[in-house]
Amino acid sequence: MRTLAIDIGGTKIALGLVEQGTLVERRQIATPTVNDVNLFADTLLECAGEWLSRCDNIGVSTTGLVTEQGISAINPDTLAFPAPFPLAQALEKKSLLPVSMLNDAQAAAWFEYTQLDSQVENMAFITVSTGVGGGIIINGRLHQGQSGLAGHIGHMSVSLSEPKCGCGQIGCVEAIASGTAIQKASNQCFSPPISNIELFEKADSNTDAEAIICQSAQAIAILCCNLKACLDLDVIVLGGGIGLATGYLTRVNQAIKTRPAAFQVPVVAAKGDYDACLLGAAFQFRE
Ligand code: BMX
Ligand code: ZN
Repeated sequence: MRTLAIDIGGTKIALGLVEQGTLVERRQIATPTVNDVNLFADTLLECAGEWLSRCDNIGVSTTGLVTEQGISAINPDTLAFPAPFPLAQALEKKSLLPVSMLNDAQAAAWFEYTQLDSQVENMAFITVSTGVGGGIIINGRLHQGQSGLAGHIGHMSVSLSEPKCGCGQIGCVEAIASGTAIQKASNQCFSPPISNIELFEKADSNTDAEAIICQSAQAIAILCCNLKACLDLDVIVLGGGIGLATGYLTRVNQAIKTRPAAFQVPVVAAKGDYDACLLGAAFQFRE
């Protein structure tokens, strides 16, 4: 079986050709503005190009809340979908292939769960990227909830007074820890502005850069301990461009170790590396 896998993030879209569960080819484009669903579907299928005729189905993982009606944004600052955005329907109509769609972090959670020790029953996947996304596995099953919102842990509030999040709440983990939040803090500190990649390089020798990254890692550590308290997770898997950046996971685990033992939970790097969400997209057809 061959699957066209598409992972739609707030910053980039990754496409992959997946054969019998293995990613054999991959390409990437910058995420365009999301206005017209037909134009957006055309862009994706054009990018897939010659792969399409070789595929049996299309698996999509996307940032945003996924319902039968389409995709909508919880935080429009991450990606402003005109809601609902019926992308699965548009892709199905144009490609004449079966399309399956999940939230990006939910898809990655299911994939990453299957890569873990078989004794693990309860786990979460957290992506720290443009936003902070999550997916939760309870008793060996992906928990999506009635409305599909389950796992939107980036919008758990960890501060009473600031900062404001694009979702409308105050003190969300995403508003403190995401790549977007890090870039904002960095822009206030460094002139001319530097990229998040440069910020991580600078952190070895610059205390301001280190403080910005630490603030993010601390918020993720608090989130992990909250999840442990709520769900008694066996393990948490971390992914995303920030989550997998050099030294980030170590900072998160160090911050967790300073908290009471009952709330500590092991955090490990995604086996799917930067492509956990893309592999999760294809993995929907493995069941
Ligand atoms: C936001 C939300 C989640 C998503 C997470 C990570 C939107 C558009 N997205 O919290 O659905 O899982 O960001 O998204 O509301 P990414 O773009 O960083 O991968
Ligand atoms: Zn929020």
